[in-house]
Amino acid sequence: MTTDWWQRLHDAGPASTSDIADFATEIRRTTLVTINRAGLGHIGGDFSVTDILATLYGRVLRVDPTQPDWSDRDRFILSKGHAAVSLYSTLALSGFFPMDWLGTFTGPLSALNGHPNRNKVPGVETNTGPLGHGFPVALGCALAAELQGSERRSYVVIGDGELQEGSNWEAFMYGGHRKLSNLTAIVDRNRLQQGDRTENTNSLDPLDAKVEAFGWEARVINGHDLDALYSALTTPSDRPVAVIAETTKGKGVSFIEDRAEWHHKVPSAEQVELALQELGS
Ligand SMILES: Cc1ncc(C[n+]2csc(CCOP(=O)(O)OP(=O)(O)O)c2C)c(N)n1
Ligand SMILES: [Mg+2]
Repeated sequence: MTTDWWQRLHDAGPASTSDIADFATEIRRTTLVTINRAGLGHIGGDFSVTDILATLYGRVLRVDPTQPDWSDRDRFILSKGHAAVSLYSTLALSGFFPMDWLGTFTGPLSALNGHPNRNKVPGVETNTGPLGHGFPVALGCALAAELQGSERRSYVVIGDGELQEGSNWEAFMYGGHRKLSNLTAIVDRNRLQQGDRTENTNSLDPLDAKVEAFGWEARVINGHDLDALYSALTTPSDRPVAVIAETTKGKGVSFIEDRAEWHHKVPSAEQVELALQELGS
């Protein structure tokens, strides 16, 4: 099964920047409605990562919704698994599973739990939710590809607050040691975590210098600039690449942007209407 979106982005030739922008808007609209219907979710982190997901699934990843387990597919892991609804929306719009699954999000027996489960959701590579686990798994996928002589690549999105988990730094260390040039780690650098700003809690800057010291190539970009994202995610390197995507938590809706309380606040029906108007179609 593929969808109109998949056909527009892939079957009709390479997607344009405006196609990806439209896809991102549709992901945000779908995410908003899904969270409101379920009465829970993490809209701030969903919206900061949306342009990254739209770029990855719209014009970077070599994946196939009709064969989610194709062995030579690229691997993508959303390590900040609390942003599950943006991933589910992206996968459903692409055709990995039917759109009506979204209406069951967190309901009894639903495949779509609050955090992604690889055993239930086509297109999900590993379970995430407990922060700090996705990056080491993506590293293992990259190492396996290298050992097998496969061209497939691994990509992982990590939250900036998530970088407080030490396992990430083990992955930076070993990825640099192995020079895993088939591995791209994208940091969603929205400068907020659950209840405060990252720099008040456990400062990360200068993040680019830190990852470079671990043997990675750092690419600091505006994480909502679709052309910059495409270039940062596709330009080859002789080292693993860390894309430090400067983002805005809640990007796209004025009253949600850059506010700690919108980490997991749920928009009311009235707020959904306002937000949909701001997002446009
Ligand atoms: C090991 C672990 N500790 C705590 C949490 C609870 N938690 C969920 S999201 C979050 C904040 C994450 O911040 P960040 O990584 O910056 O994500 P974003 O800002 O993109 O939402 C926390 C502490 C968790 N999921 N896992
Ligand atoms: Mg953050």
